Amino acid sequence: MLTILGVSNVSFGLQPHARAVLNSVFLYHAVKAGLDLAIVNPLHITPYTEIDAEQRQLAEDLIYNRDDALPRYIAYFEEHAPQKEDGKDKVDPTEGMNLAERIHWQILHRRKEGIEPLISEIIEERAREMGVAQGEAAVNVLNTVLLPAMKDVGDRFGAGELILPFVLQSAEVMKRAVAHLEGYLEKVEGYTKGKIVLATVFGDVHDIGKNLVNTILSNNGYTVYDLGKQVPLNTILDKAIEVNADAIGLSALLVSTSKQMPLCVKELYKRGLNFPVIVGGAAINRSYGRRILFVDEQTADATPVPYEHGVFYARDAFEGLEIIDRLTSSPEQRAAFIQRIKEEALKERLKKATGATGATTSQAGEDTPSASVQPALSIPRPPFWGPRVLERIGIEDVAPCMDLNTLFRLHWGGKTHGADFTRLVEMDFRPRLKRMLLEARQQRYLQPKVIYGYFPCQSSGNELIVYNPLGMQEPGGQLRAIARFHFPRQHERERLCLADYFAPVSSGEIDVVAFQVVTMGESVSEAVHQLQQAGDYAEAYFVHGLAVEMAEGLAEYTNRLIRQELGLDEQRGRRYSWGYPAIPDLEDHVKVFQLLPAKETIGVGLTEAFQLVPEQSTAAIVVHHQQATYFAVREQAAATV
Ligand code: B1M
Repeated sequence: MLTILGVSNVSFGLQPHARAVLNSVFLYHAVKAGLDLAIVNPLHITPYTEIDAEQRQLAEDLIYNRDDALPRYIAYFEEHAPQKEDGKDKVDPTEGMNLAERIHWQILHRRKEGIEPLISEIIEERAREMGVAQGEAAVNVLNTVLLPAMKDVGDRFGAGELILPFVLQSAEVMKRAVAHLEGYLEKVEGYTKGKIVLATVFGDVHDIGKNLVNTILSNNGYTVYDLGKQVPLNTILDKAIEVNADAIGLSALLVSTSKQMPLCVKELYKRGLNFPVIVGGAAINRSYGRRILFVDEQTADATPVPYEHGVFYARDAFEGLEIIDRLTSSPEQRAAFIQRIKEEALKERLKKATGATGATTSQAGEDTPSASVQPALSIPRPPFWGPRVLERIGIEDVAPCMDLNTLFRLHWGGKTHGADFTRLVEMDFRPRLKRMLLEARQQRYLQPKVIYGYFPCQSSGNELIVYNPLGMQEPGGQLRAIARFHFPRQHERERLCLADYFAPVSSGEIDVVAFQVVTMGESVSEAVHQLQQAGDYAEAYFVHGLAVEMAEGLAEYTNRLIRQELGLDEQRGRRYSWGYPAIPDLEDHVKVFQLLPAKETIGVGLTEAFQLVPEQSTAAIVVHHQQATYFAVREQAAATV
């Protein structure tokens, strides 16, 4: 048999100068391996021996699929881009630039190597030119070179030109530059642009959002006092007073924990303190930020009492930066900014007050089942009753259950489109994922564990009554209620309620419900923390994102197992988590934990705000009814005061 090869397909998607090398090396090895005929433009082929040894090695690593070959290959050729004029020679892209421009270029292009000598050089140069001490020159470099470079990075991120992991890599260069620069700053006061006390609120264990904010602020010249997660209110206020902060930044992930934010504002007001508050997190929005600026009861007839020093909502870390920039600008600008937020908040409050007719109150006593829900087609029999623990779950079994689109786009910040996205995924994200899964297995920082179980149950109105599984195990066993879940019912549309999907007491039938609690374990939080501390911001972000999506993957894995054990097809066996629109109230986690001893078995506990610890954990109820669908029980969209 003869072989024919279209050589250049191997390098599709790479830069032209990188393609030329890869094609040439590939052709050389293909011929050695017995290739008979090649489709290739000979003008584009360089004889193997004439290729630079380093480039040859990189190409061979890629062809033979050695460790991280693709990112290394791309990085090398990005750095060694050909000069535009002749397209042949590889030149230093910063050639011809002055020192400030070179530093700016390195930060923007995420190049750490050699940043320190550049910083030393420019400080010495400025000290000479300005006739000042090196400490003063360093402050000048910080303000006129480093910070504008980071601002450029932020602006490009805002304009969609850069993805978040790139911003974090720029922050890593910045961190190195600033660390070096700090050596010159002895006793020079005032090189911080401002001080912010940052914390994830009490009861909340999530900190990726806060960490990103810390990274962006501290690498844009601010001193950040990061108090960590689950931080009590008093600790935050004490720190703000101690350091005389320019602002307090609060982060929370859930509606339940966001309620700490208005408590903080009210406490500041009560104590007559004057720190502006910046709030952010997934479950809140701009309108929430405006609402909690008021410290009165906010009833229809109450006179609005604003917290005079301002509450600001930040959609993301860059908006947080913008806000703190304004708060630390001139006193006039700051006052005008605070005034504006108060006016906006008042306008919104008055609009709401006039718009609110009070007509949407629910009719009480509505607990009759929805007419649209039919009895279940069948009641499946579970393979066992009560809880069961799964500890030896392979990462390779969970990984295929991840939603890669969510991983790449949401958790790894791949916000590009079309060919750009494809290139990013194929050249960076997929090889990265492969490497990270391997490392996670070797270093054991992802430790999937599950507790799930089947329980006899019946419904009564809006309630699901869960019985002791022992009653099913012993012939003639007594059914004793051990938990009652009260599910909310829609006031409109089909008036759906989760309880309707289970056999009612009046039917005389005993139904089955499954619960699951899954976790990726504690170690990953520690791994992320260490990376973050070491200034490996991008890697911390990638590891956190992977762990988060693996937690979702593990929930899906368990859900599939339950489906399989109950003999359900894909249309049945829907999974609902508390905190989502059909069952918004997180308090029921306590009942789930009574049924499934998650703390004792897989090490998952609950915070005071009913969050799950470790962070990468989820809890759910699985419903076998064929009509079970996702629906929303109308509540206020964001947290209420
Ligand atoms: Co879940 N989750 N989750 N979750 N999760 C949300 C938050 C939710 C909104 C989803 C939804 O309803 N559509 C919902 C909360 C709703 C509510 O409160 N009622 C929800 C729920 C209910 C839950 C569980 C309770 C479900 C359950 O098991 N019963 C459960 C709780 C877990 C626990 O307690 N440990 C749970 C679990 C999980 C996973 C483990 C699977 C995973 C991990 C979460 C994590 O570790 N981060 C997860 C995820 C990934 C999400 C979503 C999809 C994404 C959250 C995220 O990581 N965002 C989220 C829905 C969504 O947001 N689309 C959702 C990325 C992160 C960088 O953003 O933290 O918002 P964020 O920070 C941003 C900004 O907000 C801002 O800047 C940051 C960086 O740009 N910012 C600040 C934040 N703080 C700031 C402070 C500042 C300035 C800016 O001060 C200066």
